[in-house]
Formats: sequence, C-alpha cells, structure tokens
Amino acid sequence: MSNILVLGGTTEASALAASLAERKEAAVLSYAGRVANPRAQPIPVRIGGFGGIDGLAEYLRYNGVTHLIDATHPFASRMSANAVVAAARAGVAHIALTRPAWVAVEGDRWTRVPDIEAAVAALSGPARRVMLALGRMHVDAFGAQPQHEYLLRFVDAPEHVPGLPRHHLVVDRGPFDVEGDLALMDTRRIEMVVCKNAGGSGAQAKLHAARILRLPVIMIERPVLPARLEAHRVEDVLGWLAHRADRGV
Ligand code: 3Y8
Ligand code: NAP
Repeated sequence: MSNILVLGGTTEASALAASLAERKEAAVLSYAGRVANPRAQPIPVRIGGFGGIDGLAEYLRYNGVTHLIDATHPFASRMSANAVVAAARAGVAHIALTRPAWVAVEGDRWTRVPDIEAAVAALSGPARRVMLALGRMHVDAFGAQPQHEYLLRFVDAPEHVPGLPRHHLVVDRGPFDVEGDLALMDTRRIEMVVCKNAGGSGAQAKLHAARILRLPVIMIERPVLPARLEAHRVEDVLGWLAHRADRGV
C-alpha cells in the first residue's frame, strides 16, 4: 500500500495532487509556509519545514512514507537536495517532478546569468524601468542598483515597504496570462525583465509579453541540483508509481 509525500509549491505539484486524489491514493502535499494562503488541495496538506535532512528523514520514517515525490520549484534547491539524502537515508523511493528549463526562441533577447548576484551586476548603467519578476525573497539584493524604476510582483502584501527607492508593487499570484502581463508591462512602460528560469507555464507569460514588446530579459539560470530520478510529466510519475507497485516496492 503506497503512502505518498509530495513536496509542492508548483502548478505541476497541484496537477499531480489532483491525479492522486482521483486515484484515491494515500498522499499528503507539503508546503514550506512561505505564503499566507497557499492554494487549497484535494489531498491533505502539511505546512512548514521539516527541520533539515534529519527532520525530513524522521518524518518519512514516522509517517511510514513509501514514496517521496519532489515537485518543488527548480529554485527550491535546498529542499530538493535534502529530499534526495533524506529519502535514501529512510529507504524511501524518490522521484522529482520538474519542468524543463525554458529555451530562447526566435525574437527573444535574453542575457543569461548564473545567479541573483550576477543579475544585480547586469543592471549596472543608466536608470531603466525594470520588471523584477522574482517575487519577494531576493528584492533587497537589487538595492545595489537603486537607479532603476522597479516593478515588483509579490504573492502577499509585504509587512515592510520594499527597500528599493523607486518601485511599484503589484500583489498577485500566478499562474499569469500573456494578456495580463502584456497590459501590465505596457502600462508600466517596462524596458527590461529580470526573471528566473523557472520553466513551466505558470510564469511564462512575461516571456511571451517581452518577446512581443521586444524587451531584453535577464534570465537567471537554475541552481545545480544533485543527481536524481526525474520526470517532466505527471503521467510519468503515475507510471513510476504503478511500476513500483507492480514490483511490490
Ligand atoms: C508557497 C503556493 C499552484 C502553484 C502556482 C509555478 C507557477 C504560479 C509563477 C512572476 C513570477 C515566483 C514566485 C511564482 C510562480 C506558480 C505557482 C508560481 C513566481 C506559490 C505558492 C507558494 C509560492 C512561493 C513563492 C516564493 C516566490 C515564488 C512568486 C500557492 C503561489 C517569483 C517564482 O512571498 C514569498 O516568500 C514568496 C516566495 C518562493 C519566490 C520569491 O523569491 O519570492 N513562489 N508561490 C509555497 C510553499 O509555501 O511551499 O499558494 O500555490 C506557488 C506558485 N508560484 O499550485 O498553482 O508553478 O511556478 N512564484 C519564479 O518563478 O520566479 C512569480 O511574478 O512572474
Ligand atoms: P528552499 O530554499 O529550497 O528550502 C528552504 C527550506 O524551506 C527547506 O530546507 C525546508 O525547510 C523548507 N521547504 C521548502 N520547500 C518546502 C516544502 N514544499 N515543504 C516543506 N518545507 C519546505 O525552498 P524555497 O525556494 O524557499 O521554496 C519554498 C516553497 O516555495 C517550495 O514549496 C517551492 O516549491 C515554492 N516555490 C519556490 C519558488 C522559488 O523561486 N524558490 C518559486 C515557486 C514556488 P527544512 O530544512 O526545515 O525542512
């Protein structure tokens, strides 16, 4: 009998949770607790960190988890690294559900940078109107480039005013659509977009809009993740679960 833990926080994790609910699988979806009201799920939800690798390994053992499915965001690198080690330590089957990185297509004007610090450095130069589509966690780093007029987009209203001298804040959660992002970027007269290579469809609208508006994009590449079994589609994860069930593991 399977007992599944899904590490969530992405569109794909929610799609997987819906499939597991349809199949009446015993499954729990886990959120870190980063936002006030995470999306409701059709399976039980737990919220909060596990307490590092040891905490997750203990959670897996104590709850008799048989399968750990890491469906977190590609930039949730600490969670993903912990999941690989904790699953091995607890003897639990592990797979990651992750989306392929976006690739530039005809008309895209991307500058790839390895990390947030490099994205900050790439903003040296005269004041521009910059859409900082990175959420809340990394905003302060861009204080090193205070000359720009920033457009920020957070999931929740912040407790403190963001530390960028000139900014406009939009409080909105995705998934976003091209029409909405086009209107936002046009209205705010955006000249450049900074974003993470999140992959997937939920955050992709701004790239389509940037292509239409012929805007440059600073694309932050993904952090390196440990070697692990990966799937790009929910149906592949369901196949992996079925295959292991057939083998009685
Ligand atoms: C708490 C749980 C679903 C999942 C929806 C996806 C799509 C919409 C687009 C932009 C980019 C950004 C941000 C973004 C998107 C989906 C997905 C995705 C990007 C929720 C959610 C949680 C979070 C955490 C939040 C981060 C922030 C990042 C905003 C739920 C809504 C910028 C990532 O305030 C904070 O501390 C927010 C933190 C990590 C990155 C940051 O540095 O601020 N996501 N986002 C999860 C938890 O607690 O475990 O409410 O659904 C989930 C989603 N956000 O099921 O529909 O699949 O990626 N999330 C990025 O891609 O750069 C917004 O504005 O264009
Ligand atoms: P992270 O930096 O890799 O993880 C930091 C710590 O947060 C982890 O060590 C763990 O705490 C806790 N954590 C992270 N994800 C968790 C989960 N799903 N369930 C329980 N605990 C979790 O992670 P992050 O980048 O802050 O991402 C947090 C959440 O937001 C994840 O669900 C992720 O999928 C979602 N998200 C992140 C981004 C992004 O840009 N980073 C974008 C969209 C969605 P302990 O060590 O105590 O176990």
